[in-house]
Amino acid sequence: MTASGKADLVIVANRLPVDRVDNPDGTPGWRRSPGGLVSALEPVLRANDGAWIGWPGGTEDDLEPFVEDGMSLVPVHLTAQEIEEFYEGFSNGTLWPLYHDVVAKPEFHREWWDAYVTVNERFAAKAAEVAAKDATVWVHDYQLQLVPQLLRELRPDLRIGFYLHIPFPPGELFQQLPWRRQILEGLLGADVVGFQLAGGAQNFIRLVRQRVGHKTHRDLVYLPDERTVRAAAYPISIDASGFEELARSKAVGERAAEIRRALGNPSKLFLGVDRLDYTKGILARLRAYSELIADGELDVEDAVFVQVATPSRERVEQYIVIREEIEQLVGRVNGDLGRIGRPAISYLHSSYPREEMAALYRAADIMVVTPYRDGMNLVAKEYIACRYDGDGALVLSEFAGAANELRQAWLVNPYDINGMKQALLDANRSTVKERTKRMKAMRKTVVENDVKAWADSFLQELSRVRESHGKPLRPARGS
Ligand code: GDG
Repeated sequence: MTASGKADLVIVANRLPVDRVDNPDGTPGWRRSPGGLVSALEPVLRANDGAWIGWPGGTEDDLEPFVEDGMSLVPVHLTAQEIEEFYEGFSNGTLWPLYHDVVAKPEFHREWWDAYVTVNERFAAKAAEVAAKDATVWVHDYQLQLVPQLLRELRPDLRIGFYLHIPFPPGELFQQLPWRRQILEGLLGADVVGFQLAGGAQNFIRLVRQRVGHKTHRDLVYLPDERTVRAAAYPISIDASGFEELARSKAVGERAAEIRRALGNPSKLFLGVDRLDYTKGILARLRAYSELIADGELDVEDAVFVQVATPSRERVEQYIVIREEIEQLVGRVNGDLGRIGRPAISYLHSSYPREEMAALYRAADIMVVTPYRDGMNLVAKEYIACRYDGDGALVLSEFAGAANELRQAWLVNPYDINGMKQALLDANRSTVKERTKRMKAMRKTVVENDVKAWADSFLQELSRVRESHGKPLRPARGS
């Protein structure tokens, strides 16, 4: 951000890339969040005097812009009522289930929609204030789908990109939304609308043609004001070399061995790592696994399932319910099938540092990722990046975006419990030769298409739009 408080590149996301922490002296401070998105965007942010606009979490008073770890951060304030209606309500109680195949029933409330509009207006106003003339603004995710259009009205000089991290549903589901037209028009404010998969982009294009009546051709929408909008797939990825480096470190290697020891050195360690969310298929996978133990196909003396369920959206009703269901199942399975010091499932409702995640990935023989629907699923890719030894098996849902790229995984339909049991057994009985063949192919995909390549390809596409218009973006140093 320049001295005038303006930036040539602005990232707009629901959350800032930092978390509130208490400093050792008791004063409040910030810690950079570990996500791949932050590491991918930081270099471009630096090269372009960029700024990041987002909610800092909590309801504390309006905070002034600040610099943390070299990133210019611009906080947007939310009231307690807005957190309830915009964030927990419309974002996570309406859009999240609607966009994930209605795995849970979406709720439609007019007050939630009103809060969504108000908060989107606030983000757009902040972006309009911070963006320099002809700047590039990149808006992220389902919480902010109205921002592109609102921002374009305020600042027609800007280049605006939007990226949706979750699936974009087929028309049959999207049309339930009472505010469907407003959302489509909101997104059309962008020059480039990015999706995880080509199917999401096609759903969007078709809806725009049918519902808004614009002319479309392949991935382009032609607007009456002569502007065109491109809707295409940009599958997100991870900082693959960062994960591999971590996994190769001595400390992580030792920790991986320690984890296996603490579990009684099982011959097979199955692992699940997810935000505790009903879309992730945690219950179904644990049911499939526990049936294999009950059937005598697996034995608690030499196999264990470690399930990390990171606390998430804990005040939303459907999340309270799924947590209870999972915990009941784990209690029952361990009560019925476990032995002293040998639980069938080792369940951890907690979040861990990145090093611990890497150690778990290294320790796991079989990684089990079985969402009912998932935009991409980064956990699957992180596991692959950490298996530099070429071993390890991935059981992956066909309904995760990652299945499009990781074709060599043991692919499963999470609605088919018997099919899932078979895939767990097949992965468990596979030979080293078979596993390394599959892992090698998947590692090539993940290493070649990392998160930096993803960010570069989106931003390059954005800078190609209306080439005569706006200031070209400077590439990150070293790229
Ligand atoms: C959305 C879309 C899309 C989890 N627990 C801990 C922890 N994590 C990290 C994982 C991974 C990330 O959180 C989760 O990413 P996923 O992709 O698996 O899922 P969502 O949170 O639902 O993400 C998804 C993604 O956006 C990106 O576009 O792939 O489809 O739903 O990186 O490692 N990290 C640490 N401790 C934990 O306890 N440090």
